[in-house]
Amino acid sequence: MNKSFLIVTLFLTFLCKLDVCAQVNLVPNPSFELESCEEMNDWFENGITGWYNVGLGTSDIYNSCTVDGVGVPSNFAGWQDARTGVGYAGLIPYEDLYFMGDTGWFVDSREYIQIELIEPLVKDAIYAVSFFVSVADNYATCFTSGIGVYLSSEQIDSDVPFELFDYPSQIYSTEILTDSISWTEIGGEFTANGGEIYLTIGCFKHDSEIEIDCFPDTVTQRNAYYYIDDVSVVLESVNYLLEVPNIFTPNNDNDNDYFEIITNGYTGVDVHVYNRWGIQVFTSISLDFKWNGTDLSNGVYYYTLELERIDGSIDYKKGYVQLIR
Ligand SMILES: [Ca+2]
Ligand SMILES: [Ca+2]
Ligand SMILES: [Ca+2]
Repeated sequence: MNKSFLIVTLFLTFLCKLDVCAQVNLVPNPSFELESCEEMNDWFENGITGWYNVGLGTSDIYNSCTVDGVGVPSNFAGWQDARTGVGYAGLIPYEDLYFMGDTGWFVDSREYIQIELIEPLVKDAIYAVSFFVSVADNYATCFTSGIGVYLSSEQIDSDVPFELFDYPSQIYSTEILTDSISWTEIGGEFTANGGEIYLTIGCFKHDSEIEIDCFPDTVTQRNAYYYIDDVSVVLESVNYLLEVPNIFTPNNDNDNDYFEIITNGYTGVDVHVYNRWGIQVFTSISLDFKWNGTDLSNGVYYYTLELERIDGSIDYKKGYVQLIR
C-alpha cells in the first residue's frame, strides 16, 4: 500500500517585481549611520546600531559628528565624503607583520566587521550582494584585491588578534582596488544555501591568494586600508516549492506516516483539514506540521493551504488526501 504513495508537486519560480521586493535591503543600517554621536564611543565595546567589530580586530567607524581623528570627510586615515549619509566604516583587509605589544608578529593579519541580517536567506534564492570601498590613502601603504563578503548561518568570531578567517567569501574583488577619490562597488549574485543570517566584510583569503601592490619603500608595515559604505543584500528571485502528498499511511512503519508538506521559499502556512462532513479535524500554522491522522478512520479528507511567500503574498492550494492505516 505504501508503494502507491503519490506526491503532487508544484514548482514555481517567481521573479520579484520591483515594487514588491527589489527595494528591500536585508542589511540593517547599510550606510553605517549613528543614532546619536554618543553611539560612536561604544564602537569597540558593543558596536554601533547593527554593526560590530569581529574578534580582536580594531576596525573603525567614521562620522561627521566626530572630529577626533575619526571625522568625515577628514580623518586620520585619509579624506573621503560618505557615499551616502554622514558615516562609513574602515578596516584593514591585509597587513603584513603587525606587531602588537608583546603578543608577537602576525602574518595574514585581517580585520572584519559583521552584522546580523534582518532575516535569514532562503534556500536556492538568488540575492544581489554589494558594498562600496574607497582607499584610505593617508594610512594605506598597499592596495589589494580579495576584500569581500562572507554570508553564514553561524556567527564567526576569534580570540586570536587579527586572525584570518579561512572561509569561502561568496562575493569578493578579483581586481586590485586603488581608487582613493571615489567609491568602487564590489558586488555579485549569490545563491543561498538557506539560513545565512550573518554578513561579514573583510578579506577571507591568504596573502598568497590575493594581489598586493605596495609603495616601493614600504618595508616594516605593509597594510591596505579601505573605507566601506552602503552594504546591500537584496532578494532577486526565489524558487518556490510545494509538495503535498495525496495519501498517508499512519501505521508507524516510518513510511508516509504523516500528512506533511515540503516547501521552499515560504515563510508561513495556515493549514486546515476537514472530514467528509466538513468538520475540521486538524489545523496548524507551522510549516513543519506533521499530522498522523490521530484516531480518525480511513477515508478521504479535504485540506486547504494558505502559504505566505517571502515577499508577503499568499499562495492558495486545496485538495484531497487519503488516510489509509
Ligand atoms: Ca554612510
Ligand atoms: Ca579619499
Ligand atoms: Ca506508513
